[in-house]
Amino acid sequence: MKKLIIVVVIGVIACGAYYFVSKRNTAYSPSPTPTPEAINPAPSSGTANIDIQNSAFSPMTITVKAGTKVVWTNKDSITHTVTSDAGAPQYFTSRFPAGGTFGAILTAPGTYHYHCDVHPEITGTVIVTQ
Ligand SMILES: [Cu+2]
Repeated sequence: MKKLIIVVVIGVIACGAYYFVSKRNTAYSPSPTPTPEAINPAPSSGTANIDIQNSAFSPMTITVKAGTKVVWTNKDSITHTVTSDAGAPQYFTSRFPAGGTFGAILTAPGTYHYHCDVHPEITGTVIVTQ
């Protein structure tokens, strides 16, 4: 009789253990593999920053996606402008003093050469991709 009880107890424990393990396996089944997009999202069309410092655009050339807002910040102590060259896909210009900022949303893909009207030797380029 004592032997039977031990067998039953072992059986119950074995079943319980099996139930626990199988349930745990279900609960911890691996989640679906994330899509590459989720891991490495394409650069979104957000904001790109360009400084005007020491009478130069920095970076001098940037590449952004169409729809990106490009923001120039004048970190010099003199007034500059940001003015697109003739032939740029979109025209933009702004004159802003020391500490000022200017933002332009560039929606048309292409190469934008631009300059400072006050100091035409200061030039930069924004490349807008699709
Ligand atoms: Cu200037």
